[in-house]
Amino acid sequence: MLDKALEFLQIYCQELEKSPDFFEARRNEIETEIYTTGTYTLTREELEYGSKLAWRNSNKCIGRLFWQTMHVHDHRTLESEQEIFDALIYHIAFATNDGKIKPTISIFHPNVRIWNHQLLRYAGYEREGEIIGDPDSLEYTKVCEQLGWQGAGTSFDLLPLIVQVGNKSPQLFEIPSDVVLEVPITHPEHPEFSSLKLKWYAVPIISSMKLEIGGITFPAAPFNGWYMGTEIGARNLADEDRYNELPRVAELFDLNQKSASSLWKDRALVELNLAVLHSFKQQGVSIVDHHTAAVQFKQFEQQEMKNGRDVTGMWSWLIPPMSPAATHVFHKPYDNTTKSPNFYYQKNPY
Ligand code: HEM
Ligand code: NRG
Repeated sequence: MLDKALEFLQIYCQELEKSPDFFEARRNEIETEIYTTGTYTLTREELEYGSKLAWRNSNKCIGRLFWQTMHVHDHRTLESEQEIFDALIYHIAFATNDGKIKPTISIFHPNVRIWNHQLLRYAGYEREGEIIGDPDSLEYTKVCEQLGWQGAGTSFDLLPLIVQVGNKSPQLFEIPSDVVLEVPITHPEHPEFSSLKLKWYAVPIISSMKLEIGGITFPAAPFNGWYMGTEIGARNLADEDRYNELPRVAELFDLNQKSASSLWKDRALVELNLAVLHSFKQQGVSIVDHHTAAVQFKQFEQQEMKNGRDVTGMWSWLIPPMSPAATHVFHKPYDNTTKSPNFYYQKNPY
């Protein structure tokens, strides 16, 4: 732990131009604390900068240009499930900001765990051999049902939050619907598109990853930015093992589904993605298209280079799932070395 703590302190002091005296004093403090208690506590400022670095170091993320603008909520002192739930609701409202989404992270005490994959997600049910809702949520939805929850059974039921403190039994809370912003999907040229009754929530808030800073791990540190359109239009609503809507979109546009070479899937993807971007924009909800996101990522790469740092990245995740070769990202290799601080996967608690 001491090695990791000092490695982080080094980067922190260097980038924030702290004096050598500052570095030495803090190093002493951390050493003493680790030798006497076995661990140490990050200062608020270390926590804030460290979580921004974790975003900057997220190899799969194309949205990293804005890493310095994230709002950091330090909730390490909260102890009860109710207080933690209240802070999560506050995160949703604060980050949503009536559609002008603010990148935000809320950091809880290391003994807190949030069972949800994202704070906002739709349930998935298997009923008589058919799947209703988001197939990706089948397992978590069952867990909620075992804890006494029952959803309405629509394709877009918002799942409840489950909060666990230490080894205590997990507590389930319903999210008040008035804090949740959702976007009905309409098409800029095809009025009948709304008959598909598609929608998605405004803010992706990943709550299943752990945050590591200077050797300290936070299993509950939900974070959000805004969506890139393809995440919804080319994956969540399009994947065959998710909402699988391409056949219905193709039907609406009268495309020839009998022939793969009619490119009906590609044409349906374009219409669906156009609809997603149009709907978010029209409702005043932040979203970025994949071409703009790639240009922003290029600016991030240049900014990092200017500051003497090399950019790490995972190519297979950075390329967008539509027209990847139309972005610069496709045409160059990326070094997938893992830097610290960072976000990591962890085992599901259920
Ligand atoms: C992954 C975009 C903000 C950390 C991704 C992905 C996209 C993306 C498109 C790939 C997702 C996928 O294929 O499933 C953006 C945009 C942001 C943003 C447009 C707007 C500001 C953030 C923030 C953080 C973050 C605020 C953390 C503080 C990550 C991480 C992953 C990721 C850790 C990998 C997730 C995983 O492994 O499942 N991002 N991101 N991103 N992003 Fe960002
Ligand atoms: N693809 C997932 C969300 C992954 C993270 N994407 C972001 N993160 N944009 C989905 O729900 O579609 N973010 O922090 O903004």
